Amino acid sequence: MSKMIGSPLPNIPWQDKPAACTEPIWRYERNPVIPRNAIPRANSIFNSAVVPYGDGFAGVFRCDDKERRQDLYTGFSSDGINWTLENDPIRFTADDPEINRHEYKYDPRVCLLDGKYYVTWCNGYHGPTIGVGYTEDFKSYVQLENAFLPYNRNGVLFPRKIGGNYAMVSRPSDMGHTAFGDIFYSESPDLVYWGKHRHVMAPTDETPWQSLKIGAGPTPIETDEGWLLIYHGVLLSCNGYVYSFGAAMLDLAEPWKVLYRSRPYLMSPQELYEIAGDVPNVAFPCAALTDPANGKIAIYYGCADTTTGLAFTTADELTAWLKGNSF
Ligand code: BMA
Repeated sequence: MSKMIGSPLPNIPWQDKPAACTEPIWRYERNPVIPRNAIPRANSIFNSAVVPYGDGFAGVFRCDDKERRQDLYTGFSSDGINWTLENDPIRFTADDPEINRHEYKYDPRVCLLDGKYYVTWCNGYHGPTIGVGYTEDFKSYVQLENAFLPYNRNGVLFPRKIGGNYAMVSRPSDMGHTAFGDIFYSESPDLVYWGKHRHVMAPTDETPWQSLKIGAGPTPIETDEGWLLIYHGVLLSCNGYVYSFGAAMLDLAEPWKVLYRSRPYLMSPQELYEIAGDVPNVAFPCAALTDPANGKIAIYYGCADTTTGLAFTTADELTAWLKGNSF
């Protein structure tokens, strides 16, 4: 069984697997944890990124407001379940005003790396690309250079350097609601200049839930056997896109090498709050809390582009399932 690497998290939000559940993942019974109207200006709060912070948790949340502008907001929680969000969006500072110009920001990820909380997101800069910034206190935020040229989405940093460089997976795309997309890996010596691009995985018709496009979800989880990557996959049905998620195990030293990749989805939109909302049929993971001491994993995922839900698994269950259901 794989052992997760990292600090223990005894206060991880958690619910034991229901006796009747035969799946490797189970939903929090009081989902969604963050309602669409948790702050006054919100139309919807979903695709959200949370990390342990202080005695509790902090996060960066995607909120579309009632003008339907997409932006990032800070939130805090003592238990990972009850969240208090700031009423106003995060405003990053930057050395170069060109970098700081704001079009839209969405789908954040947060990654603790070298003592700073790095935020990556889909950043509007003449089309979507990968915005990068950091905070040390979830009060002031600094924005760095965009990682890539447009068009790109789903940029997710690894939580430590690989081969001496910062490492990120991303999904090159196009201007619109991209109907294609592979996951690529890139490295950078300084978080400014990115290169050493490597292909990781493509969508595949063999398993239609991930046949249209795929994208990395939470910060990869380090285990003694490889990086556990939870990722979303999209099916084009006769009724539109369906966003499910699965898992892969990537090589520790060369993460573009895929050791295992799930054939079935791990979770697909099935509950009412996942199949009905502003964009129906979306389960979109953006964060995972882990407690390596007890093997627990808590996954935060966007539900129907409207609310945020929580689902649980363990490193043992997930890796056994992955190995038994891999290409
Ligand atoms: C993607 C992104 C996500 C969203 C998903 C489903 O392209 O915009 O934020 O959850 O589509 O609408």
